[in-house]
Amino acid sequence: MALLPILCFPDPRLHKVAQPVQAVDARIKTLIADMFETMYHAHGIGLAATQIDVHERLIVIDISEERDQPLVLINPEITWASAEMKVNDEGCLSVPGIYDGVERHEAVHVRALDGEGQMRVIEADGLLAVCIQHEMDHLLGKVFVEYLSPLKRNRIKTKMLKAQREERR
Ligand code: K1U
Ligand code: ZN
Repeated sequence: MALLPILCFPDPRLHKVAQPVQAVDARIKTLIADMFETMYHAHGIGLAATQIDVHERLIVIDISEERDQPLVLINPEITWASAEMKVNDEGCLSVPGIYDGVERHEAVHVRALDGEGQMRVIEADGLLAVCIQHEMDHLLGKVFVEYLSPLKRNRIKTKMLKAQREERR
């Protein structure tokens, strides 16, 4: 397994639109294992392939406290979303240290292939629903800060660029 570098906002590669996974083959299975290792190492609850500069529709998630309930979503599609919306605080491994409120559907149903290429339907609410919507946005090239005001977004961009400059020193 391998730890993969995570792209940081405002890297333009975070805005690429991911393409469908063509086959759940050995390459994708290795990528899934590497993404879980990377996500657990970073203490995240989700990771989209976009964040590791792979532009294919693949997401890994584990919202469990014990970190023992891995979930793989390949080519996910939302088939139903609740009319009820809720604002939740979100974070992002690509925008380290920033948390802010984003309005999302309270519940969603998602159809996706699992890590073995089997079709699954997931009925999600609470943190899982939030995480799925956040990760599916990544596959469309959207980062959660894009829901914030231009003022907040620009402040975050400036802060991230400064931190990245200091890291390179
Ligand atoms: O996409 C990512 O960068 C992962 C992101 C997922 C996410 C967290 C919270 C709300 C929506 C989506 C993270 O894992 S950020 C890590 C984090 O700080 C966190 C961990 C557990 C609960 C909440 C935040
Ligand atoms: Zn994110």
